[in-house]
Amino acid sequence: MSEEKSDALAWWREARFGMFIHWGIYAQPAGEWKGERIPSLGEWIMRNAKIPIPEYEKIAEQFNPVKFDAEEWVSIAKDAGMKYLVITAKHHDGFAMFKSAHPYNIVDATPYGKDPMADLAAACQKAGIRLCFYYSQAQDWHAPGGAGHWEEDDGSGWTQQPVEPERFTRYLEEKAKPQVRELLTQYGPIGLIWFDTPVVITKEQSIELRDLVHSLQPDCLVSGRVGHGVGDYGSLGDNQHPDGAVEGDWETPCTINDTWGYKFYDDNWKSPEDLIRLLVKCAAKGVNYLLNVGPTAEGVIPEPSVERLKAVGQWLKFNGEAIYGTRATPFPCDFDWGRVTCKSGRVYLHIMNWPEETLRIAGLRNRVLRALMLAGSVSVPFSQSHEPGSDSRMVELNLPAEQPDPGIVVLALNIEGEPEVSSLPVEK
Ligand code: H79
Repeated sequence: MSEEKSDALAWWREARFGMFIHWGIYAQPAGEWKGERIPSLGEWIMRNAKIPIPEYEKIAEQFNPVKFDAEEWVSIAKDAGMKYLVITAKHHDGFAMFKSAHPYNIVDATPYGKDPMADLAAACQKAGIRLCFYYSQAQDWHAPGGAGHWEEDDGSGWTQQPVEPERFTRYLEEKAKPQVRELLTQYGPIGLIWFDTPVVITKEQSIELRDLVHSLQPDCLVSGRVGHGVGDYGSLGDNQHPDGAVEGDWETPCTINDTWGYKFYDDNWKSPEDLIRLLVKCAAKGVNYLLNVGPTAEGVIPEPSVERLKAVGQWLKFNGEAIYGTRATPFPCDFDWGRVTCKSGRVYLHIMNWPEETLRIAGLRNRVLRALMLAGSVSVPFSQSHEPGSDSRMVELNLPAEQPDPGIVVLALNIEGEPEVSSLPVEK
């Protein structure tokens, strides 16, 4: 990556936590088609229920999110401690949730008739949240030539047609590129474009898309899923959590229940504790956590999501300095008691399993000046030892016997200089 891009990544590295929003006309059927609950992801209902294009288009005729309130959505993200927001401008179903010259869009094809992205851009600007767009560049089940395009075959129903390279190129030129241009010229500065599922796109075409984004907004980042490794940062798989060491800049997109797009009967919500744990696990590897909500067809973020996000925000209010602007753990291993993040002058111990006795941290080379529980700013007594003539080191922390809070408690170690760990194998 060029040095220039590395500057553009600064805000994104600092952010660590973003809101993903999957919102499209698929929120109207909400996981049910003709009285039948359709398994798997809500935003895939067109394909999974084999809905013919003319019937799917009719959903748009009912789509009227009268309760949509951009400021409310942005304040939900902000209260959760999220620093950027990535919303589906167009998913695989091909329907644009913004004003576009292509007629299949929310302004021209629904009774709502307004552009929610314009409101979101204004609300984000006001709140200091970066607005970003998801755009399905290769899959488009509605546009001829798009990957997975739905066509009626000789009477046996609707199927996805194999991609013909020439038609796909025409689709890119006539729909995808013009729409990416619209997204980057209609709404002010955009943080990043989150391309997804490159499938059939060629390396040249991925590069063309990336360059198009940079030519319109040089600081706008391009997600790794633009394809062929030409994006500005990497994307782990959907709901994939980093386990080993992670090199470079990565983000992981995650669901808060099982679906991305709204399904009225998906109640498999992760608990606030789970969400905080996942956020910490990502931060401890230097990975951004992009957590999804799926608003309803009325334009409402489901209450169970809002409650959970509030709880995460509450935790971040006290412990945010152990997440924002931090780097991955300096240690070569994970610990049974929890996870570690760090920055210059600080090492943060996120305690997930309260130790029965003293918490021992082996291998930290820096002198520890102070140990502090972030919530409540409580000092923790500690001692530090170093076996002379060796690189063997130990910090012992005398935590209270009782865990002061049922959630993850964060201990900040104020240290001298940049975090550094021993070259010896670190004791777990
Ligand atoms: O936008 C979300 C997903 O819709 C999108 N990426 C995230 C961020 C995505 N596109 N493709 N995939 C994920 C892979 C999806 C595979 C599956 Fe399926 C879709 C598994 C279940 C539904 C296809 C249809 C395979 C089985 C049924």
